Amino acid sequence: MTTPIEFMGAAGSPYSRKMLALMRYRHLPYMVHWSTGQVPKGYPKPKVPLLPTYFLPNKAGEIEAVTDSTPLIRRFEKEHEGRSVIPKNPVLGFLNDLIEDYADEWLTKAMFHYRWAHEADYKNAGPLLIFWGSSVFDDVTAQGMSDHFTKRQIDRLYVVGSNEVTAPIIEGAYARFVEILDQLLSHKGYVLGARPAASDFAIFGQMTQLAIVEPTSAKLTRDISARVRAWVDRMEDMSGLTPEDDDWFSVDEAAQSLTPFLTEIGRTYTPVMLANAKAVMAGEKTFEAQVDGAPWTQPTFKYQAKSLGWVREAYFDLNPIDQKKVDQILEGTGCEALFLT
Ligand SMILES: N[C@@H](CCC(=O)N[C@@H](CS)C(=O)NCC(=O)O)C(=O)O
Repeated sequence: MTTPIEFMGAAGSPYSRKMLALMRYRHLPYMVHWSTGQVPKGYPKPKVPLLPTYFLPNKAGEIEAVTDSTPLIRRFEKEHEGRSVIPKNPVLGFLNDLIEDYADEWLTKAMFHYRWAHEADYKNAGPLLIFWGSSVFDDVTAQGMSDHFTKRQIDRLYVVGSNEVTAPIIEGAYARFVEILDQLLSHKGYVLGARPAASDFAIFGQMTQLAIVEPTSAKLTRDISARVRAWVDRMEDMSGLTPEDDDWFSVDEAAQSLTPFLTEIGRTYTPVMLANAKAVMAGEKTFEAQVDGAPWTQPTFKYQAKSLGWVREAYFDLNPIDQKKVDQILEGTGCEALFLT
C-alpha cells in the first residue's frame, strides 16, 4: 500500500478543509491528525504554526513540517499525476490562481468576521473550537478554554480589517459573492467548468464555516442560494467524479461566465491587497485602502503581499497572446489594477 500523506488540521480551519477535500478528490492517500493545539508527539513543528501542517519528506528524506495550502497544492500536482486541479490552458490557469487567492485571502475576512463579530456567532463557535480538538474535556474546563479563546479572537478582529466601519462592507461583499457563485455554478457546476479546480477548493474551505458553522452567515447563505449550500455539502467528497480534459470551460466560456465574479474581486480584494502590498514594501505597520468609498484600515500582512506576488508572477509569465486574452477578460472589472507596472 502507498504511504499516506500525513497532516494535522482542524474541522474549524478553512484551509484544513480545503486540503482535506482536495486530497479526497485527487485520490491522494492521507492520514489526518485532528489538532489539539500541538503537533502530535514525535512530529516536527512548523516555523509558523498554521493549520493545516503537513509532515512531508525533504530532499534528504527527513520529515519536515510544511504549511501554506497554495504552494502545497502545486507540489502535489508535480508529485502525483491525474485528477489535476490546475487547468492546463494558461488563461484558465491564471484565473484559477487569482480566484484561489481571492478565496484564501479575502473571503477569509468574512469567515473570521462572521465567526467573532456577532454574539450569536461567537457563542456558537467558542465551544466548538474546543471540542473539535477533543471530546473528553469536562464542561467547566471546556467553557473556561472557550471563554479565553473567544476573547482573544474578538480582540484580534482588527487584524483582518473587521471593525464597525468595515462590517457593512464585509457583509455586503459576502452576500454579493454568494449571489455571484449561485449564478456561476448554474453554468457547469464549478468555478471553471464541469470539474473542480484549486479555486473551488479554496472557496469550499471558507464556506465549510461561513455556510454551515456560523449561524448568521449560514442562514444568509441558505436564504440567498440553496444551490450554493448544496454545492458545499457535495464538495466535501468529490472522489466519485471522473474528470475529462474537456470539462474545463473554453477561454470564451470563462470570459462570459466569470465577469461578475471578477468585477467583485476588482471591487474588494483588489484595492485591499494592492494597498497592503505597497505598505509591506514601504516597511509600514498598517495600511489604508478605500472599498466602496469607505476607509479600510488594518495592520499589514506579509503573507498577503507574497501571495499577491505569486498571482502577479503568473500574469507576467503568460505569453503575449495569453496575456492579451487575460487583459480582455479583466477589462472593466477593476482587477486590471493588480497588474499595472
Ligand atoms: N496561508 C495558509 C493559511 C493557514 C491559516 O491561516 N490557518 C489558520 C487556521 S484556518 C491558523 O492556523 N491560524 C493560526 C492559529 O489558529 O493559531 C494556508 O493557505 O494554509
